Amino acid sequence: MIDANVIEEAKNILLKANKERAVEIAKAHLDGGGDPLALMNEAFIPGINAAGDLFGRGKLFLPELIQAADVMKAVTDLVNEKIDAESSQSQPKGTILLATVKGDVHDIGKCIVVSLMRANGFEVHDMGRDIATEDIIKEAVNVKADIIGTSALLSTTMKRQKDIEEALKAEGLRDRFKTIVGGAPVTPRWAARIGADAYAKDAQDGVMRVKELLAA
Ligand code: B1M
Repeated sequence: MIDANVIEEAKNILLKANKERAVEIAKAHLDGGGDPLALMNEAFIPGINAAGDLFGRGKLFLPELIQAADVMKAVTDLVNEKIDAESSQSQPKGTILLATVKGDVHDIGKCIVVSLMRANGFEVHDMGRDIATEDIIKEAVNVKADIIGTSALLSTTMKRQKDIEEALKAEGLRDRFKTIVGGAPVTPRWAARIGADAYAKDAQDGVMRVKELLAA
C-alpha cells in the first residue's frame, strides 16, 4: 500500500517533469523494502495516465508529455533493476519473445512486462519497440520462442497484432507459437477477434497468462 502523499506527489512530479525528486522518492521506497510493482501500479502509472489524459484533452503539449515520459522512464528503470535483482535464477520455465509493434515507440509498459516475466523465471527476448511483423516472426523462429508477446499503445498500431496472427497463419507457423497481446487500447475482445491466444491487462496478469499458456 503506497502512502497517499506519495501518490499525489508522483502525479505532480510527472507533470512538472521533476526527475530528481521522482528518483529520490522511488529510491526511498525501494531501499526501504517497498514493493516495486505497488509503486508503479498505485503511484506512477496513474500519474503518467493523468498526464496522458491532459494531453488527450489538449491541456498538455507534446514536449511536456515527452518530459513526463522521460521521468517515468527513469523511475521504471529503477523499478526494473530492483525486479531483476530479485529474480529467481532457476531453469527457464519457457521462452518468450516480446516487442512493441511497428510504428509504436511506447515501451514503458512493455519493459515492466519484460522485467516481471524474467523475474518469474522465463527466458525473455526483448526486441524493443517499433518492430516489424516479419522481424518479430523471424526472431521467434530463431530463438525457438514458445510465446510471442506484443504490446501496442495506439489504436492505429494495435492492427499490427492482427497482422502477426495473419502472417503466422500464412507462413504455416500458427501452431508453433502461442500469442499474447497487451497495451492500453487492447482488450480481451480484440484479442479474441484477431485470434490471439491470450490478453493481459498488466504485467502481473501477463505472467499469469503465460503460465497458463505454457501449461496448456
Ligand atoms: Co503517447 N499516446 N503518443 N507517448 N502516451 C498515448 C498512448 C495516448 C492514449 C495519450 C492520449 O492522447 N491520451 C495517445 C494514443 C491515442 C490512441 O491511439 N487512442 C498517445 C499518442 C496520440 C501519442 C503520439 C501520436 C503523440 C504525437 O506525436 N502527437 C505519439 C506516438 C509516437 C509513436 O508511438 N509513433 C506518442 C508519444 C509518446 C511519448 C514518446 C511522449 C511517450 C512514450 C515514451 C515511451 O514509452 N518510451 C508517450 C506516453 C508516455 C503516453 C502515455 C501518457 C502513457 C503510456 C505509458 O507509458 N503508460 C499514454 C496515455 C495512456 O496510456 N493512458 C499515451 C504506463 C505504462 C506502464 O502502461 O504502456 O499501458 P502501459 O502498459 C501496461 C499495460 O498496458 C500492460 O502492462 C503494462 C504494465 O502494467 N501491457 C502489457 C502493455 N503491453 C503489454 C504486453 C503484454 C502484457 C501486458 O504481453 C505481451
